[in-house]
Parts: sequence; structure tokens; C-alpha cells
Amino acid sequence: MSQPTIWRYTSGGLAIDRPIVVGILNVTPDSFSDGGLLLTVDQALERAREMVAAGADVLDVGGESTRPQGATMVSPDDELRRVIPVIQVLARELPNTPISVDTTKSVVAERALGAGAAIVNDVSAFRLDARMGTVCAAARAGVILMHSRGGVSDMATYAHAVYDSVVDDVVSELSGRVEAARAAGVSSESIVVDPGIGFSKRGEHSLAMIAGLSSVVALGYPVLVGASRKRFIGELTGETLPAARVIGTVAVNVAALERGARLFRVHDVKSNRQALDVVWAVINAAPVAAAAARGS
Ligand code: HH2
Repeated sequence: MSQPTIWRYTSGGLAIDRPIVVGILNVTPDSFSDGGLLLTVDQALERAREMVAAGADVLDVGGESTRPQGATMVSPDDELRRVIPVIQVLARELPNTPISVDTTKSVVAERALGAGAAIVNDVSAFRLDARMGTVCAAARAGVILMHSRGGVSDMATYAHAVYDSVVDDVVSELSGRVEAARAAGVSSESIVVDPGIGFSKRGEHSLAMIAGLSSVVALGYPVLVGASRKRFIGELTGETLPAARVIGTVAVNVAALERGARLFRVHDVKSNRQALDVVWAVINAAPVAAAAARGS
């Protein structure tokens, strides 16, 4: 199947004809790099406006952390209290920017879609809540199916980081999740896949996934990469503070873009936007340069 160029969601669609930047809006007290920063709806709106001004195409609102140290599970009520008021305000104030909700719970996805979200970003790819597929299909939501193993509290640890061949295993498991979504009625044009950088993956596994990204691209769906500020970048650069891992993040995203990724979930929108746009221009200028060199 060839890659769809329009990512369909609820009543709209986003052309994936350039790098798509997804800005992270974590309304959590405990996220690994930005937990506790956005505690009010006003703070979230201000941050969202900054990200859109800096070039974010999509805003991803999350109310439950999967932090690598082992996350605390959040009740559906608490998660709803965190994300719904923010989604309502963003949908009203930034109507041209599609909102995704980062959740593994169908009840949260359903209410978020009712409140104005257009996309469901499920880091369990519908593994943890079987109703997720029907909820997304009924709303014609865009979906991001991310590879992971285990539950919310241990999926970002190394508890399940055992692979025969990480790229082959991830592609095969992700392909099963795509089939499950399709069987639930999700349109192929609504699906984006994500190798789940850092989720049940040691540093070498995350690197292998970026290096072998063409195998994920070969599934035939747009590929999102979420490497922003993650642990393996800290291991490679020596930056212990997640917020200081911007340059490493940009480098990973550029490598991923060159290997076929088209969506990039990031905390630091401006630097990633600029780098991805410049590399995209280089990628697209290459044939022209070759033609010019031949004198044609
Ligand atoms: N990573 C995180 C959360 N959601 N969604 C997708 N599709 N891909 C990812 O790689 C991904 C994700 C973890 O990062 P973050 O939101 O910054 O941290 P936390 O889970 O601690 O809130």
C-alpha cells in the first residue's frame, strides 16, 4: 500500500507532504522532562499558543505520564479532569490546529473527542483497552498506534526489553496492532504508526529502530517518531537534564526524517521545526541540484 498523503481525522485532514511537528502539552505533575509545568488551563493555553507560533502542526495533550522510572497509574476521573478542560479551550482558541489526546483509555479518548480532539495517540496501540478501536472508528478519529509492551507503569522501563531482532519484532507487533485497528473499523487513511522510541527499549534498541526505520515505513503508513529529550539521547550526549537534550533530539529527528519519518513529537518546537524544514528543503533540492550539474 502506498503512503497516504492526507492523514484523515474526524472532520478534517492534514497533508503529510512535509515534516509534521507535534507539540507536546503534558498536563501532568510527573512527566519525565516537563512534569508540573502546566498546572492550569491558562498555562496550557499559553504554552500551546507559543508552540503554534513556533510552527507546531498538531498539539498532543497528555494527562498520564509513562515516565521511565515507572509511572503512577492515573484514574480515568483524574485523567479526564486534567485533559478535558484543556482540550475544550484549545479547540475553541486554536481552531486551526488539530488536537490529539495521549491516552490508553477509551473513556478518556471518547470524552476528549467529544470535547474537540481530532486524534487519539495511544502508546499501547489499543492493547490495553479493547474498546479503543470502536471509539476511534465511530468518531473517525486520526490514530497514532505506538509500539510498546507491558502496562502503563512499566512500558517505559526495560522490563520487557527482550528481542530476537528489535526491528523485526517491533514491525511484526506493530503490524498486528494495525490489523486490530483496521478490524475495529479504523480507516487506513487515519492511521499513523510509531516505533515507540524508549518504550521497552534500551538505548541500543532505540538506535536500531531509528537506523532501521525504513522497515517501519514499509508498513505503508506515515511514521511518527517520539524521541524528544529521551534517555538514550542523554546516554549518548552525557546530558543528564532532559530539557538540555534539544540538540541530540534535533539530530535524531533529522536522521529519522532522512529515513522516512514524517511526524515528530517534540517538546522544543522551534528548534525542531527549523532543523526539519531545512533538511526537508535539502532533500527536495537534491534532484534539482543533480539536474543543474548535468546542465539540464
Ligand atoms: N512518548 C511519550 C509519551 N507519548 N506518544 C507517542 N506517539 N510516541 C512517543 O514516543 C511518546 C508518546 C513519553 O514522553 P513524554 O510525554 O515527554 O513523557 P511522559 O510520558 O513522562 O509524560
